[in-house]
Amino acid sequence: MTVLQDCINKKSNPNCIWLMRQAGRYLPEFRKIRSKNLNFINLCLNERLSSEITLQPLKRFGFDAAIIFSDILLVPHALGQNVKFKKNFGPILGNLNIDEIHKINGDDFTKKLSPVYNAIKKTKLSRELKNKDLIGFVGAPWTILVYMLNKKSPKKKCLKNIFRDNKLINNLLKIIEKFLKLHIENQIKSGATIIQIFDSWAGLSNGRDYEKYVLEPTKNLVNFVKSKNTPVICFPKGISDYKKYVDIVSPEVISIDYDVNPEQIAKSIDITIQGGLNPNFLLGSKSELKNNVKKYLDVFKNKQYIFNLGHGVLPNTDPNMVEYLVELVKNYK
Ligand code: 1CP
Repeated sequence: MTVLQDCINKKSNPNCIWLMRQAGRYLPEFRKIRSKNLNFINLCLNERLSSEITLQPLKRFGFDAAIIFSDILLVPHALGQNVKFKKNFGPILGNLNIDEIHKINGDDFTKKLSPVYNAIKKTKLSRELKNKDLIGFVGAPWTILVYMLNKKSPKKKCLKNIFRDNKLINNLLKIIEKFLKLHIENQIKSGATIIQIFDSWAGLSNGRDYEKYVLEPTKNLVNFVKSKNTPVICFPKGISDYKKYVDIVSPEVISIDYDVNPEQIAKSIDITIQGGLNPNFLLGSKSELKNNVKKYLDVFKNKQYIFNLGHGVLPNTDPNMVEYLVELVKNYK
């Protein structure tokens, strides 16, 4: 068994660590590849390079797990919606054509994303991954829907009208859920040993829609992953009630964001907990980082805990600070 799975299965509570966006812009070796590959989607679909990028942070820091280098927006791409990444702006999605999406079958979808699955197969063979997990992932149905309808990050601007058409939302959520299941299944078949579901915009939905649009579709995915005997980690960002989320969605692991009070989580939640530390602490001093890392490790000392951040590593992070962070977690007693 791997350290992460031992932690999840309550066999032990090792000091384990991996980071969201551990492969990415803060690493000079990533930037070098990225500077020669200006089309981000094509880079994700380059099986040799995406496998190499996946392993970069493991070679440098010896993390306990790898996460496949890909993006949640490859799913809209595979559904025929144009996806581009503009420098210093983020994703820009093209027009959404529901009729065209209805025509896409599973084989077309799988074929379009086959480089992702081949990258997983290739990465699994590397010596860096011996006895370690390779995490596959998807965006949660709600988060994918938000991008497909809003066509850009809601951080930039959230169009007011997009949530009005309930029929469109229900119709689209069903299709998204179907293809996310296929994407999960393909990743597991290729060798992903854990699945993480990123619900980055869970906090955007409120009121009754939250149950219908966030909790239910995600629960369906979680049940699907469980039926494949694979552990699942959920990362719902910006929600107010983690206990309710865990009770209803019922993943093996819950990843918490940096706005959450860790003491309250430790008191109210019994499953394995992941993450929490504000990625901004990697931009400050070593002593401040040390104090805050210790805070999370102390709070979760008697729980099953996987160290991670409360969101992805920031692009302006010094890799030496990441190295120091791994050392702190590994040497914690
Ligand atoms: O410009 C660049 O070099 C690209 C930056 C980048 C990278 C490195 C993007 C663009 N995506 C990624 C990789 C990525 N994205 C991974 C790889 C594995 C890892 O190391 O963790 C993962 C898991 C994601 C997931 C992802 N993509 C999420 C969920 C997590 C989160 O950040 O909330 C989201 C929302 C996206 C969309 C996305 N991809 C990239 C950008 C700039 C965005 C938009 C974010 C936003 O809307 O503000």
